Amino acid sequence: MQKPVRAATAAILAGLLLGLASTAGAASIKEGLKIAFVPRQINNPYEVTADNGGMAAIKDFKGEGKAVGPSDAGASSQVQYINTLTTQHVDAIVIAANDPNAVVPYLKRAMARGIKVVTFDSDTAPAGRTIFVNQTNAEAIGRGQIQLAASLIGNEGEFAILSATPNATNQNTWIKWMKEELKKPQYAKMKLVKIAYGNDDDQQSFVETQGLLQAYPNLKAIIAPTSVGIAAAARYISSSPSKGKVVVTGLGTPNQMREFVKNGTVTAFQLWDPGQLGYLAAYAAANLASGVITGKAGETFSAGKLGTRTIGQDGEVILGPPQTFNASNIDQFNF
Ligand code: RAM
Repeated sequence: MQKPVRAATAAILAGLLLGLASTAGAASIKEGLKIAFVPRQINNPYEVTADNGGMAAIKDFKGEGKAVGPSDAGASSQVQYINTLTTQHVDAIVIAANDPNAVVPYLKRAMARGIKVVTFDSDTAPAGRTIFVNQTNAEAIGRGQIQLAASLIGNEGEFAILSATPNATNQNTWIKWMKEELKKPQYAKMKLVKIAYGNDDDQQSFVETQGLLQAYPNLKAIIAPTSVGIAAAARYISSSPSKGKVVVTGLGTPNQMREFVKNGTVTAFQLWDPGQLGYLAAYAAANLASGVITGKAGETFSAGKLGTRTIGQDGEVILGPPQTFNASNIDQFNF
């Protein structure tokens, strides 16, 4: 009598284990997911690093990844790519939006067809996506930019902001917080004289820098919270009489800024690791497309080498604090 009972117990145990295994299976990323990245601009070095980070993650979990997108950061230039991906019925779209609203109807259409949408780097209005993978809390970035610039000009003097496009969600949110920070009494002698837009175009950012220097002869600093803008501003200033007189700071990639730090044009600037940003966004998209998470605040998911991450309010997932780069540490970074 013993044996059959044991066999039955074993069968039950095996069944239980199988059950457990299938539950575990449901809580992990499916293989073969098709995930498409849509950067703001396909050739922007920052975006290339971010997309490559995404592709590395997709390789980790055995999906199929690709990056497609426009060469300019125009408000609606991403629409055609979203529509093509919708027709192709990818599992997830991971997009850094050029405009908070212009892409929303198209992303909604994609979602209505079962495609999961994650924004990263630059968000849409909440209706356009389920999760936003944010580099750092936007308030901290904005306030941090003013704090850094102020420390470089002794809290005194005129400064300008050289931004990306006038409708970029990320830059506009950071600028809003920069203005908030500026209200503090310690910045009473700092004056924001102009917000210029280089449209994340190298040449236009270069020309805008020239224009700022001509229009504001007392300018003490340019804050460019865009990797395209800061590199163009630094290039212009490095070969102008303003070198050493006008501070250039903002957000840039160490690889694009290294020569300007070494030649004394730039003292310090900030960024996060765009590769990790893309990597985290890919994991968020894959977990969403696999049904592991739905995008609700408090849900957690495993993001490979970045460990377990938690979804915050409004579907926001944060990568981590930014890094300040200067002559003493810039050679430790390669992106
Ligand atoms: C540019 C883009 C991008 C931004 C970085 C800092 O590459 O505007 O969206 O996050 O700068």
